[in-house]
Amino acid sequence: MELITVPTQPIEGQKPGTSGLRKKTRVFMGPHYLENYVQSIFDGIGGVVGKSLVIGGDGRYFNDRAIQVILRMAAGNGAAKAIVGRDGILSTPAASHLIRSRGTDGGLILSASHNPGGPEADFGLKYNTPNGGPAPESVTDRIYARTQEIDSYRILESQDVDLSADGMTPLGGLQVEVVDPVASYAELMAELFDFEAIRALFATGFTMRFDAMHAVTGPYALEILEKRLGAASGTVMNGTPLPDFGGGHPDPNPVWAKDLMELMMGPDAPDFGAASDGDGDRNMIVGRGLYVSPSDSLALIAAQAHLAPGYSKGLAGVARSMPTSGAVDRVAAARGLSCHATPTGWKFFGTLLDAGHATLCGEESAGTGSDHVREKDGLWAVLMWLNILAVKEISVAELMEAHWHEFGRNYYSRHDYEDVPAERAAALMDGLRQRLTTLPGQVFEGLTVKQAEQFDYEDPVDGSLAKNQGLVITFDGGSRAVFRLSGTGTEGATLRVYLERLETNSDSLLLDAQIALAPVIGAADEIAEISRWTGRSGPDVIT
Ligand code: VG1
Ligand code: CO
Repeated sequence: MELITVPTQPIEGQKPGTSGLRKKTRVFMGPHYLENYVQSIFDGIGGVVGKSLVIGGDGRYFNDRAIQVILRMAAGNGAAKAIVGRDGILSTPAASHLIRSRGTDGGLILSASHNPGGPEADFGLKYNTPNGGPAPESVTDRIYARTQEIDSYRILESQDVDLSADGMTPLGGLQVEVVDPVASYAELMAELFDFEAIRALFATGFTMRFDAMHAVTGPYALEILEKRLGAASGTVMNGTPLPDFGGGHPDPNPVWAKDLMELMMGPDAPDFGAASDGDGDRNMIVGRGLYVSPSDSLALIAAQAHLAPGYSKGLAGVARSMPTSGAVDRVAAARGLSCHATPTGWKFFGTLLDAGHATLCGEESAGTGSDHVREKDGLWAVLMWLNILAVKEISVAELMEAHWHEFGRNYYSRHDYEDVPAERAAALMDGLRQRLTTLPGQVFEGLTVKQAEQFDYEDPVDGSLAKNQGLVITFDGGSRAVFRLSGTGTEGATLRVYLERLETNSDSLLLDAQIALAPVIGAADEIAEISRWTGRSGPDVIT
């Protein structure tokens, strides 16, 4: 084995402000590209000499090859220990838990989350800090700066490490420890939730389908739902992780989890349906005949979490991303909990969770989680729902209806315009930003603009600033349209339009969301001139 230093050149690294790097798989596989980025991470965090790292990914195409490179580079850079999920597999929340429970100096997570996988699809890599969460901008800025000036990387020339069996293998001075990817995560879940009660629920004949979408949660769901909780065999669908996720988008929403949605809306629907994404941090919750929007799921959990043993003392506070609906705010207000609105992206919850300002966090994009790890956690949300249903002994639809009667309903939808030419998307946003001050008082589709502003955020814990995190138009009566550009796409720009309307009239709580939101949708289009700039007559994806 020989340690070599390879001369190289700067690369186009991650966009400043994003917590990891997502690119086409071919780009990552190009000469020195992955190596350059890994060296930039190591340099950006002050080197890895003597450090320990958790390493694992969602099993997508190139996951296995990339991990071998990372291990050789960790060895070449003097790291002491790498804890790796067997076969290179770790869901994002399980990686976060391992970083925390093993007290490592952070970890490297290989995933492009809900983006498709394969040689012609997407790949990603990010560094998580020792608290288990995505790196804050102070760290990612340093990593980015290194990608711009890097001129060499260090790597050990060696054979691949066998990652198929648990145990220790030395690689130069690096100890590689292969661990069961599921075991310690499953233990954590058993501590937080009443597994006895959930087992009893399944024993009464309660039926469920969990769609793992051929992604990382398959083995986790099989172990926890079918093995430990006694759900019928076959509860987990698409449970074998595939390098291309079976050709689909592993994005748990009604569009991409279509088979599950059809089953849940049909005559043979089980009692409960759920799905998770490529790396296991997102969740979709569906009852028989009723899709629960992620914003509503967050609010429901905020209202009922005390029913789960890990949360029986109540919540310290709640936090949501700004575009997430205000449904959770209404629960927080009724229960006297503090409620924070952060920019999009889980990293902004980290300081609040670390400081004990929030126990529960969520995003409208199907991310829900708590202070048990520092990532959103798909299976955690599913188990929380199961725990609540086991205690309440009512259906998902009855539970949501009761919730809306108590707190009102925030009708909600997100409209995505994908692969819009970047200049046009930027022009739409810039044009709207410049017109913000002229909007209050104007009427669109019968809705009067009350307030129009750019969302800037100052972290209440560390004072860091995140500016320009979306444009928010609030209407009289509490309806709202939010506009922002995605930071995670790998092609063109994606415009996200978030639409919301509060309804407290008990006769109008069961409308179709798109119908209930029609005036807000029309007003948003008119205000931002969406059709004009995107050249589209409607969104590509509605969730
Ligand atoms: C999207 C979601 C955001 C989420 C992010 C990462 O970002 O909107 O809420 O935190 O993906 O999720 P954007 O910038 O494309 O809107 V995941 O499951 O990729 O870790
Ligand atoms: Co994800």
